[in-house]
Amino acid sequence: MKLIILGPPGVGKGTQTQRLCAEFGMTHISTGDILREAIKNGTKLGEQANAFMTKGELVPDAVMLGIIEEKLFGKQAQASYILDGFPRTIAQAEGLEKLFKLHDVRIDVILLLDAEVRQIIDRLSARRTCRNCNAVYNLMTNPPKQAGRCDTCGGDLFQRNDDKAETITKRLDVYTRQTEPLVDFYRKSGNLRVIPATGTPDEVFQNIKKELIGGK
Ligand code: G5P
Ligand code: MG
Repeated sequence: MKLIILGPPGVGKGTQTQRLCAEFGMTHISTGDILREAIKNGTKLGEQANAFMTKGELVPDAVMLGIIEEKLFGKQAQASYILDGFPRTIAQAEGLEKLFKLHDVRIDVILLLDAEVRQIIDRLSARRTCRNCNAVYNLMTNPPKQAGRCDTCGGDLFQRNDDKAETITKRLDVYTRQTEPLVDFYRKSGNLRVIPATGTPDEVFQNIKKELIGGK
């Protein structure tokens, strides 16, 4: 199975993708995580991406398509995965379609997580991430047991650079202008499923499962 999870920054794409991958044995492909890893390792890609990410802007399409081609069709390619954070523009979606045609594969479902802007801002402002294992917390709704420490690995929790108030506003604007047009693009394919994402992570996960497998 091949899925795309779509939605604004902070709506819960990473949280739900982790759950789906754990339950259905799929691979989580997050372009945001790939870029943050490159920044951490000080690679050329990381250097290039950092300038865009700290401003809340998108990394150029050609760079992203190169990364995704290697990830989906390179030596480590997997048959079953969820794309989280890609595609992000019409040009990326069209590039992805070309790659799929070339390799004779297709996307089964596109999940669109839908929540209010106010909720999204609250979620992003209170998010903390583990520097070591990337586990995601929320100071308001899912705090760690010990302040500043990851429950799973004991790693340091930090606030993402792009989760500061002014960058959140910029990211939401970029989403509206550059990513939201994908909703119509995928609606035409007939495989788009809109998932209410206003509740708790457990409730949203149930909503997704209901769409995918009828709630079993
Ligand atoms: P990313 O990393 O892809 P975004 O902006 O798409 O970043 P983000 O911020 O990672 O998305 P998310 O994954 O949707 O958000 O949300 P999350 O981390 O799971 O949850 C957010 C918070 O809400 C957490 O605290 C969590 O606990 C809480 N939460 C989650 N679900 C729920 C729920 O159901 N209920 C409640 N109450 N709380 C919940 O991209 C970062 C940057 O990388 C570059 C761009 O510069 C981008 O800005 N980039 C790309 N550039 C170009 N093209 C691409 N394809 C790119 N991909 C990345
Ligand atoms: Mg994420």
